[in-house]
Amino acid sequence: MIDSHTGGEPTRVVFSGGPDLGTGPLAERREILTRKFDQFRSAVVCEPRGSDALVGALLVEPHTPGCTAGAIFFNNVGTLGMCGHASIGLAVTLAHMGKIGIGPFQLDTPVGPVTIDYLGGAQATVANVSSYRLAAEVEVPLPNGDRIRGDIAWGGNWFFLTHAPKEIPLTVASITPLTACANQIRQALTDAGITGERGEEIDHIELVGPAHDLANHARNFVLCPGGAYDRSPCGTGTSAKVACLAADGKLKPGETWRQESVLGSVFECRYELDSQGRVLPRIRGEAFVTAEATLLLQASDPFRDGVRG
Ligand code: PYC
Repeated sequence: MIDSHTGGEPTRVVFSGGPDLGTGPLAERREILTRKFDQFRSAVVCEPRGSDALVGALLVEPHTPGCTAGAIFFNNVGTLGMCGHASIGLAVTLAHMGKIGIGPFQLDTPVGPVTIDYLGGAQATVANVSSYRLAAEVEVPLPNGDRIRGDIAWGGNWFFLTHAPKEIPLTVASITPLTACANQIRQALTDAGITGERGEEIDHIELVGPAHDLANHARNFVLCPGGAYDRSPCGTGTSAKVACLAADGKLKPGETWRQESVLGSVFECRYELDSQGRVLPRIRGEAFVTAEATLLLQASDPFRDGVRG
């Protein structure tokens, strides 16, 4: 395996020793990984070999013609449809392994093929799946009687995007209250039966506030499904944000949106429109390889399958 981080958010690429998921479409293989090999997932990304923030990318043969590779992403609680930061980490990792050179390639994922352009060094862009806002200004009742409003958008995962509370600064020192706030919103969405387009759980919460660096447009805090926050600006979250800006007429095709994470790392995003008028985001970020190692799963190890929640 090879570890990297993208804007502070870690990725672990597993390129050998993974379970046999067959040769079907990636969505089907994701389902097999979820149903039959959950111990593999937890062994790779959960403690003691990983951490709550770590996203795994199992490198597999692609199914869609024209793709160079396939990847199934997973985290501390399950599998993911798509992951922007991990796609950038994967590109830099594949370049580090000598498997790709500078230029574009197609990556097959459970939510469809995405084009990644490796730009050399630490830089890559990901042309994400088409993204859209499902609903604007949705009112959500909170347990304390307050009501908040936010947008529901798809960027490869489902997001609820709302303003960060004014009383909680978007800084590392505020991770605990930001996490509590986002968890409360996620629970309130579930309690109110508010879902994605086909009843999917809205499992990513994005709190948005002003950028700290004037060169950027906004700063975010993104709560991921397993309770960890995204150290990067979140590729799918930035796509969801850009889909909302486009829907509001606040960002035009080709214009650049610079999204800061709560750590201050930055993704740049531009979009084009697809034939249905949905946005096709292109996210640029940088990743750095941090380790090359072999994971050891010993039969006698009581935590061979990781610490499972
Ligand atoms: O970059 O899309 C992303 C992502 C999703 C969860 C963690 N990072």
